[in-house]
Amino acid sequence: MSDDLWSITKKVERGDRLNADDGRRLFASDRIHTIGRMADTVRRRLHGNVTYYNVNRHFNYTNVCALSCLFCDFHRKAGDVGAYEYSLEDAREQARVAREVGATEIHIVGGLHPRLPFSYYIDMLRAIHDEYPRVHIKAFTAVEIVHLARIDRRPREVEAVLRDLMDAGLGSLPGGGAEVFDDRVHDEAFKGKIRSDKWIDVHRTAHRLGLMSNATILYGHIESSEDRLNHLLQLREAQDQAINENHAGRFQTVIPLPFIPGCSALANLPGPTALDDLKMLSISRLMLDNFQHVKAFWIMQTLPLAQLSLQYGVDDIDGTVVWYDITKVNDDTTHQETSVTDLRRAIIEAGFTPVERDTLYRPVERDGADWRVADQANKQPADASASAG
Ligand code: V47
Repeated sequence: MSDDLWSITKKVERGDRLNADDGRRLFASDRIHTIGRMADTVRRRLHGNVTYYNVNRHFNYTNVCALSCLFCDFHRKAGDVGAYEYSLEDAREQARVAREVGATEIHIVGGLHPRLPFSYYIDMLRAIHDEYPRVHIKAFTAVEIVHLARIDRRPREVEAVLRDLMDAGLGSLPGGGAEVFDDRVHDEAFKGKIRSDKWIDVHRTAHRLGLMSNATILYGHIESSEDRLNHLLQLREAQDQAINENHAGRFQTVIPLPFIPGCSALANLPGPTALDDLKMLSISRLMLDNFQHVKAFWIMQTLPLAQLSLQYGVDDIDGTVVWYDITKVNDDTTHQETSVTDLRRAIIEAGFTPVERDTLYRPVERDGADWRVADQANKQPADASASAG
């Protein structure tokens, strides 16, 4: 296959959609900086000089999981050393801290716990919503949603589950659990998890109900370039459908996640290199022409590489995070925090303008822990209970 990227460059300049063969040529090419420049053209067309970040908190309510995915260093079986589950009071405490620091989003995901009842999830959302009503709750991957549909004695429809969660305070779905949309990779590395059709189906249902969602791809383990490309094409097709059917919800952001070997069962693999990360982020920007945003999750890419990726199609570097259990920098702590000052510094130094966003990408005006959505400045009173600081 020719490594000539000239015709693709022309297509990108004209704003034409790239086809599967273009995608194949991009993945086969080692001209990463040329690919990055193309991705930058698209990124600047969509967002100019702006780079988004947010003030958020993540929490993982349990690491107990019925599955044992080979790439995952997070899951434990009930009774194992280190297995945990949050009480409602723990969840409430998370909301209290989020309110104190003025986080606009709480991101919640966990393992597929075999014994927690459906009421646990509803009560958790309500507890957070009651404690901090203004915070946007982005929670539960498509994999967890299907689990919730199955845990009652009588299995329920995904739509009914989503409606109940929305009533209790769910604001949107995160992009996790997609891994790689390929049956061979599925059966080797995450057997037992829902397959791609089901994952897409949950997001389609969410979009129909007006929920926004994100999408991920976990790359750099046992998948091939062709698998990565097919994954991106399936996401693009699902987004086309949401747009054509005029759903109120759709995918906002794609988050390519580099595999972190850690102590997982695939720890013998090296994980992707920095150049592979930049290439993956750039190709995601180029192939997903109907996604508004490409996010580098600095926890996984690292902040220095996330900073560099702003020139490779990325327009969002996620948030302050603070505690993150799924991948760790070392075994002693799950404390992984960056400050707004450091996020802004990284963005400015890379030549971009930092804009704080909420989960729905509305600009946020902030005064310490006090914040408001900028375009609703006159409608939405600042949270009286949030202290400045
Ligand atoms: O679904 C698990 C991945 C995901 C590893 O929607 C791993 O805004 C790398 O989805 N190495 C959860 N990745 C994280 C996620 C996410 C993160 C940030 C923002 C958003 C969003 C979503 O983490 C899991 C899985 O694909 N993961 N183990 C690992 N060893």
